[in-house]
Amino acid sequence: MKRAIILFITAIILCSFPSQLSALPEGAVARLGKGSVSEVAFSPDGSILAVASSIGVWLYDAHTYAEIGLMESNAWVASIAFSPDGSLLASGSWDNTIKLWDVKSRTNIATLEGHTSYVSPVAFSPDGSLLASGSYGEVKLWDVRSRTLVATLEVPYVNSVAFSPDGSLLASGSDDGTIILWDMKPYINFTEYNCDVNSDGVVNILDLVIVSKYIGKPASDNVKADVNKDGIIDILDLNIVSQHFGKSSP
Ligand SMILES: [Ca+2]
Ligand SMILES: [Ca+2]
Repeated sequence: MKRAIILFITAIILCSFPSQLSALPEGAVARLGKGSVSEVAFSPDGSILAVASSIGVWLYDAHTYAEIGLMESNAWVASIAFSPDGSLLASGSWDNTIKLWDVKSRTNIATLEGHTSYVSPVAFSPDGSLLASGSYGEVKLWDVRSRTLVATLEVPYVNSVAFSPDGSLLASGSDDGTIILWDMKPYINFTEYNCDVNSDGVVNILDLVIVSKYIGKPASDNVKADVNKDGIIDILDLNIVSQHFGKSSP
């Protein structure tokens, strides 16, 4: 009889345990992911959820929660960031590199090498022109378009980096309990952009209106509205004009 009671209790425990594991926490709508997860990020338009994991970066449809695919990595991915227009995703890895991925095709289009320790935080500047990456003893700034190193800023081990909304400052947080604010103006080529789209001498609402009108069109439809000269008139051009709002045309 005693043995039967023990077996009965064991059966109850075995039956109830899996259901507790599979049950979602109260208020949760889905459980996603494979591999140990280090960071999650939504695309700027909210359509994709990216998950940095020990085997690469998983992409999920943020509306249906369906798996889109895996961008495989040989090294643990510690951090991820979408570019402001959502076309690129940067990942920082334990193999000391940063990878740039084309989100639509999920292909690796560039690998940035130069750090001598694993890369933890990555962040794009609001205009998408710069990428900041943190590692042991340094923050590196990369030109996104040419994929070249712009500067190395010496700082204790960096756990986090963030650009200010106007792109003029970069904050880095370190293991030693300090946060350093870096002036980004020397690294942003403001004169590269002609934000005075209608050439009336000032960057104002009229310039935003023109860029908005041609959003999604090729640069050939209005050469001046392609402010960053990347061949397409898009949200990046709007962002850049916004950042220079109220300034006189150089
Ligand atoms: Ca203007
Ligand atoms: Ca453009």
